Amino acid sequence: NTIVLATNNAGKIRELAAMLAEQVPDIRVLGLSDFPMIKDIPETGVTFEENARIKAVAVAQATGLVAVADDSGLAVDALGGAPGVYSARYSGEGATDEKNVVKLLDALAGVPDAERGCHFACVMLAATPGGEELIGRGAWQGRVTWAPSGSGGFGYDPVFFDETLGVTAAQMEAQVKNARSHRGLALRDLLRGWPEFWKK
Ligand code: ITT
Repeated sequence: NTIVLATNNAGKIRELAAMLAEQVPDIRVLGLSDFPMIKDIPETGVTFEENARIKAVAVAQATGLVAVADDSGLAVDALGGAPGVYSARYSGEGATDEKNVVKLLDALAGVPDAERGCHFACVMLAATPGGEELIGRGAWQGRVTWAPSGSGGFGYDPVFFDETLGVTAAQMEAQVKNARSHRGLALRDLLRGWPEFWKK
């Protein structure tokens, strides 16, 4: 009943640990900080699925445990789906959440509300040391705001506006975000196959 989250992103860890504790009784969740010998894993894929697989397989092999990776990002319609799989590195060398948000707002300068549609996408992939895998997927539609608001969440949350709730993802309680988000959807999608997968 032990898994390793194959991510270094503190925001993802916070959300996934909370959801797993609630949805999978008796699961023990370890992180990469428990395995300091695992060095940065190069994400050489061009799709969320490829990158999720690269991370999960590397960590399952290094630890001998089931590893769960999350590859995710923001796809903006007016930018042809960018930054997409490159969301974490959008502002280049030394990218931070803040710099990425500034770059995105600059890229959309003057683009009217009706053309600021976007979605978050997440592929959640679990891998066993023996080479079995299980995939979950989720997407969350929204619109890019003109300025950041809210202090919750991480990444592009302050500029991701949920039209239904009328707030940004950074203005939501953690549980509300998890109930609606690409990550929550992908995890619940993954967990549908979990009992069968876990037997392998
Ligand atoms: P790991 O590879 O170690 O998991 P990472 O941050 O590099 O961490 P990704 O390559 O999957 O992860 O990049 C995802 C980026 O997409 C992340 O850095 C955020 O900028 C953005 N993102 C993903 N989910 C998000 C969310 O729920 N809210 C805001 N931004 C999100």
